[in-house]
Amino acid sequence: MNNACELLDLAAVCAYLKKQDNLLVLTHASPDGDTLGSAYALKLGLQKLGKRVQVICCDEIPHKYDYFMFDDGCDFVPEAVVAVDVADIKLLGDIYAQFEGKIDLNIDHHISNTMYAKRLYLDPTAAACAECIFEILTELRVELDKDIANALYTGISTDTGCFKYSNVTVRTHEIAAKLYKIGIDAAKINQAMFDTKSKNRLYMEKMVLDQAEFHFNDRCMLLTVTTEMQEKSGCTGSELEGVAVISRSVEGVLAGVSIKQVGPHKFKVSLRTYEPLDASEICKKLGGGGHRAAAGCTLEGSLSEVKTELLSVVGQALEECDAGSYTDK
Ligand SMILES: [Mn+2]
Repeated sequence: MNNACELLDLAAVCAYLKKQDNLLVLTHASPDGDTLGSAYALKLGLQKLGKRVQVICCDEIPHKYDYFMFDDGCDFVPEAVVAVDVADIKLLGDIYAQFEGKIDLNIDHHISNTMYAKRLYLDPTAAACAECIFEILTELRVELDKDIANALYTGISTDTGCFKYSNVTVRTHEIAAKLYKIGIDAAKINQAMFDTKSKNRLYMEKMVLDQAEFHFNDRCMLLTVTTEMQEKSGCTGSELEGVAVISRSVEGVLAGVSIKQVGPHKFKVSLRTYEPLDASEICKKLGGGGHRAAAGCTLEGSLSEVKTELLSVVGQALEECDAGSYTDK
C-alpha cells in the first residue's frame, strides 16, 4: 500500500477533474466492457466540458465495442493521467512500467485496490466502475448524450452479467433507468455482449467442457484452456475470456475455476464464487485479487502444480464453510 495515496470523495474527484484541461485515460489490459465503457464515457463527458482527453489501452480492443469508441487523435501533452477500473498498476499490462508512480488519479470499484495512484476515488459498493463514472459526470453536471449513455450501460451491464450477479444494487437499476431515458441501445448491446459468440469460441468451449473436472463433491468446477486448445480452436485474445462463468450454470457449484495457459509454465486463473465463498479472499492468498464473486491471479509452474495449488486453497475455503468458520468479510 502506498501511504502517499490520497483518498478522494465525489466532490474532491470532481474538483480535481475540473482543474485539468488535458487528460490521458488508461484502461486495464485485456480490456472488458467496464474499463472501456468507463474510459470512453469519461472521455466524452470531459470533452463536453472543453477538455482534451485521450484513452490508451495496451491491448487490441475487440470490435464489438466499436459503437462507443471515438478516437480523435492526441495532439496535446497530458497533464493528468487517470486509470479507470484498474485495481493494480500491473493490470495496465505492457505499459505499466512507463506509468509506475505517474498515475495522478485512479477511479475504481475493486475492494482489492492496491492504492498505487497519487489520488484514489474508490467505491467498492459500485457494481461497475461505470457507476462511479456516472456519479462523477452527474456531479460535474455533464449532460449525458446517447454515446456516453451507451458506454456507461456497456460497463454496468457487462460487470453485472446483464444485471444477474450479486453485485447488482438498487442504484445499479436506478442508473440503468436513467440511461434508458436517454435512449440507449440496450437490446442491441445485450445481444452483442451476452448472446453472441464466434464459431471458434463455441468449438473451444466444447473442448474445455470435454475436459472439465469436478472436485470436493462437485462443488468446485475446474476448466482448463491449454495452449493446444487455443491453437486448435483458433481463439485468441478476448475470445478466450469468460470461461469461468460457465460454472454459473452448473447446479451445486460454489467455485468455478478457469485456468488459461498464457506461457509454457504460466497460467492466468479466473475464479467465480457463489455465496458464501469469497473469490477476492481466495485469490489474495495466491497473489491476486478482485471482487467478492469474481477474482483472478496468475500462477507459475506446470499445469498439475498450478491445479494442486488452486485446489488446496479452494478446498480450504470449502472446509471452512463446512465447519461454519468461514469468515464473512
Ligand atoms: Mn469493473
